[in-house]
Amino acid sequence: MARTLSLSSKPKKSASPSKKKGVRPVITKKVTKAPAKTANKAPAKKAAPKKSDVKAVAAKKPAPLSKAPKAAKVTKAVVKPAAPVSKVSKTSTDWSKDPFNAKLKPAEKIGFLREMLRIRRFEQQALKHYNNGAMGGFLHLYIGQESVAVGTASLMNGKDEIITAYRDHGHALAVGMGMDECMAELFGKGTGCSKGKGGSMHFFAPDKHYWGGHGIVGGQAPLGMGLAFALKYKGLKGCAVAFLGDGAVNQGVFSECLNMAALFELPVVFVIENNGYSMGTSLERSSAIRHSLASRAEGFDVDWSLCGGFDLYELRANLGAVMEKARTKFRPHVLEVSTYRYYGHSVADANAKKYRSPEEIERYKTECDPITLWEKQLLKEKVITEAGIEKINAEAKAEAAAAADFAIASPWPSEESIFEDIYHEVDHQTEAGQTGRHFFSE
Ligand SMILES: Cc1ncc(C[n+]2csc(CCOP(=O)(O)OP(=O)(O)O)c2C)c(N)n1
Ligand SMILES: [Mg+2]
Repeated sequence: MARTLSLSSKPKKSASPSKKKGVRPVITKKVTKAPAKTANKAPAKKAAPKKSDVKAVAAKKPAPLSKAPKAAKVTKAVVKPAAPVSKVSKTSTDWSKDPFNAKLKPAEKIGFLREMLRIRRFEQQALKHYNNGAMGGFLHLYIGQESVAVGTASLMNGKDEIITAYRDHGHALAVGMGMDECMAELFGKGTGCSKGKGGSMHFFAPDKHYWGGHGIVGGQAPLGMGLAFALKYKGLKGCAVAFLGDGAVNQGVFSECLNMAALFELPVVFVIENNGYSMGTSLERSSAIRHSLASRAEGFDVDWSLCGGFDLYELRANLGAVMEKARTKFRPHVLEVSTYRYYGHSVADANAKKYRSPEEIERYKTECDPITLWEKQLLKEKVITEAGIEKINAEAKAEAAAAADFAIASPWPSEESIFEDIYHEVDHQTEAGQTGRHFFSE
């Protein structure tokens, strides 16, 4: 079936772990590295896949692939000592002054708060109904990590594409999906974004450059790379951001992705949302190299860096820079972002408080909550008042409650619809299927 989906330097091992028990270190490291060395820097004609490999999409010459980047200057990476969690929001760098943040307008800053609050209230509402038995399947909550999705969506330029795993509600709302279609999807209703057939793990909105929502751990990484390939092939000045968890990096396919992304010089950014746990397994128990997961990229000549994900300014500054590098220099990048989830792996995770202490969860909530940190920041900047925050909060709550009402009132999908929207149908009955070209719903 010929269908193409729409488609250095070593860190010091001495990075001292936090003294507080159960608190992961946060290391900040900026890398600007030269493009691939000669071996990897074969002219794009050679670096590109063989014609036979892309038979279906090779109708025209992959011109953009020949625009290989020229050598850039190398900056030695600096690994700063690990900061305890309590210092995450108080690093010496003032990220608000970073070029990606300095020109933000008050309305934009307030908009970020609104988006984070919408995500949180949406999920709290969903949790209530899940616990009442209104939904089937799993419900993986993103609560605690909202800044990552909101920060990323705020950096997208209209051509960038994003893709994530099953913890996908936050990214969906951040790119502009409506609460109604998302809530209805959770309820399995026909008005859901995936017509009630996908559920929590399969929110999609290609028109908003959002490619889901994937349940196979690590499975979205090669798909994200495919999005990056398509962008480059089509000569679009965008990048693909593929999110994955700290557990997903151990999937073999991620290593394959790093190699291929470097070889083809693809505009892809892999964002590791390191929340410290993959299901009930802590990072300490799943990774031999604990000071950073992103450093594995080094073995594939892919740039990497780390940043805290609790402070929106810090996230935007770090991610903004590597997204821009991917778009303009065709340099893939792995950015590891420190974050934390308050709830269990999914709502069905009965051991959520057994593999980590309640004190640990409490500490992250009180010291690192991205929404609280952002509210404090905006109050400090006098961009908003306490009353203003409460108004936005109340609106988000009301919107989430209305979305639940909408979902409850919505019809179930019809029985016949089970045969609709099947891959086979798309492949064989559309023009895209006939020609093997199916890029971004063009
Ligand atoms: C290939 C595969 N193996 C195992 C699983 C079961 N599984 C679902 S989520 C998960 C943990 C992934 O953790 P992480 O990548 O850190 O993401 P997080 O849940 O923290 O967002 C596992 C092992 C799966 N869905 N797919
Ligand atoms: Mg994880």
